[in-house]
Amino acid sequence: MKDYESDRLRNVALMGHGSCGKSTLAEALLFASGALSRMGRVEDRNTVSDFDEQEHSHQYSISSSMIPIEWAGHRINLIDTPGYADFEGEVVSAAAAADAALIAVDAASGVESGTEVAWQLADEAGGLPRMLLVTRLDREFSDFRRVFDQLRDRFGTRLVPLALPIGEAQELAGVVDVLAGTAHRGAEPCEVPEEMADAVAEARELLVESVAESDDDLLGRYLEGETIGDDELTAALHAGVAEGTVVPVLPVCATRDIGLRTLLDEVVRLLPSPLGREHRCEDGGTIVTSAEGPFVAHVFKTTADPFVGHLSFMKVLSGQLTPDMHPHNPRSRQAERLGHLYVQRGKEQIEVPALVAGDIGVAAKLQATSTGDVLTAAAEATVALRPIPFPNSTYRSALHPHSKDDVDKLSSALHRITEQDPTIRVERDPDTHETVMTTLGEAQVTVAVARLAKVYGVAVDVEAPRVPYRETISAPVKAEYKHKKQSGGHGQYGHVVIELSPLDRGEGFKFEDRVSGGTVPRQFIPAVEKGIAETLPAGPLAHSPVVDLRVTLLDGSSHSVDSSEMAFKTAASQALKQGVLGAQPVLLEPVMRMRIRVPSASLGDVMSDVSTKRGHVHGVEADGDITVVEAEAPLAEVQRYANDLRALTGGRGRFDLEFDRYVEVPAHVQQGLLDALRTAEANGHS
Ligand SMILES: Nc1nc2c(ncn2[C@@H]2O[C@H](COP(=O)(O)OP(=O)(O)OP(=O)(O)O)[C@@H](O)[C@H]2O)c(=O)[nH]1
Ligand SMILES: [Mg+2]
Repeated sequence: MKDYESDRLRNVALMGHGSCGKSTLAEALLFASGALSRMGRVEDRNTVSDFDEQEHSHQYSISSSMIPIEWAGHRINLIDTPGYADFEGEVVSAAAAADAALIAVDAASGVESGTEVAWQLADEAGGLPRMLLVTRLDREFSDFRRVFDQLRDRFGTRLVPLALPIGEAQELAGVVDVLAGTAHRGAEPCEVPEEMADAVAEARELLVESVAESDDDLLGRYLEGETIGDDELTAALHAGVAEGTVVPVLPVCATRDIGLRTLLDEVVRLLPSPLGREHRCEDGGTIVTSAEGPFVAHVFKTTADPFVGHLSFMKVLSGQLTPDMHPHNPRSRQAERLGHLYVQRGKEQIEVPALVAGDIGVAAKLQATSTGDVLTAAAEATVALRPIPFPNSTYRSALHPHSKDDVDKLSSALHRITEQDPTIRVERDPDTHETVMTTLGEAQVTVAVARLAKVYGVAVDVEAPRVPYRETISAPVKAEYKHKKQSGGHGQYGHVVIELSPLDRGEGFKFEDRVSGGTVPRQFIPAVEKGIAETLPAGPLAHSPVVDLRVTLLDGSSHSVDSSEMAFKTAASQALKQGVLGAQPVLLEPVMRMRIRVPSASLGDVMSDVSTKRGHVHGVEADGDITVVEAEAPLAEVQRYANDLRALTGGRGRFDLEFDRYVEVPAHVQQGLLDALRTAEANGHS
């Protein structure tokens, strides 16, 4: 691989709906550039981009892949991203590293939810300059014109056709470059078909008009009927793309080698180099990409390579990185040793002598650096970039290890997995004692669990997590228990009278001693409190923690020889259990606050679904085509809401979920839960 100056780099995220042909296109572009002697196919599990075993078995991309393409004296660092919604974190981190986006749209399906998400993510990543690619044009029902109109409808009039396909579906034969007025069949130049003359002229008119609109001076001259020269038009197009006021649209077909060279030429010609790009810092300042600046790099992704180990993917934001440097990590406050620097291509590392400003490369085995970190030249440099806006995961699954051996290996394997995917969270639920993995959706858990087994040798079952119910009482009650064993040997004697009274939600457990006359001797009172405190975590109703009650020790009795701390603890524990069961006990369940953003067309379905989930809608507010629903619902009903919302909104809805409070489970629901628990107990499960 040759060395490239910063102005000869293009960092481009390739994004779009699942299966619209991104990874195949990345493969075809590599092939067209001469880097591959043979073009792989996703179906044959031999593409450069989809190299992972899980990608092979699922036949879709799971992680983003670096695809460096050398073209016309430039290196395009293409980042192929997955389209499946569960892997959106990979798209977000790719967009954070990219200076531009290519958004692919299937020529037959047109705009899909993944297209809209990609557009939005490109906006959120600082308004990336972008081009739209209409892909898979050889397939039945492909219709470039229809998709172009639909895209313009959806994303605005700044969309311009840079090329048109010659023929479509089975007849697809090549592309016409609208500005140059030239045509290609595959790599070979050809005549513009006569019957396309009008369409090309019309597209050119639209192009010139839209480009002129992005520049006041040009617009004036255009409206006065002046002919705008090609050079001037290209310059205005370049500026318009960089500012986002113009979005070129290109037709491509990866499997038939159509439009690929035009695409590569336009990426080099129209998309910006990394130089001059501003990266926002947490303190509101910016880092501007330049070769002269002090060295700063941003680690946007971490993977574990089976041979090389921990790989940190970084973009050099300023200055240059060479393998002899010891870059400093301001977060971990450690200096890192590099050894070698690489440009990554799929699963392969290609060693390079340096990473210049704007380039994307990898370093292996960094000790104290993780995704999101910054590396700087000097220890005193304190740079904090705005965090990568990873999506918030809400889909909860409990992982149950098969054997003792699996239990032992689980936590370090999970650490490896979460290190590589910041959208996966793992917690041990302190109430249910389960290991709970939270992801963006079901596919992400399936893949993570398959990796646990294949890569880390840990077998787990996946289940819906138990809800961390709690128990409390709803009426005051007195309870008494005498623990007495005085037949033979050392006797035991402890006797307490307690009163239980309900407290408000969130007040927890309070203990009060109101014994008078020493009926319970002073030295045993701490044992009484302890006996109760140790019983509270597994209540008598559903083995859930008992909360929000006051226990008052009123009275009791003792025996001069047989009384002991143990005996009083036992008596207190038994009195508590009996007391709780007699005090109209109820189950409490966590209620989640939800903020759901849906296309207004799905609002009715989403609202009625919330009510079938025992939820309440608190507010509905329209924000353009999107409506924001503020609601709440019990955790038991929304642990896996990500799947439901996806189905209700065709993948266009998004939501946040946050714990709000514990409330009483309605009586009929409680009865069902307790019945299920008793049945499980009878079958030998707890
Ligand atoms: N006919 C035809 N099929 C294509 C073309 N490009 C891709 N395909 C097929 O479309 C399917 C999906 O292609 P991928 O390249 O995996 O699509 P992707 O966008 O990377 O999919 P995700 O990674 O899941 O988002 C595969 O079966 C490809 O062989 C094309 O130009 N023409
Ligand atoms: Mg793919």
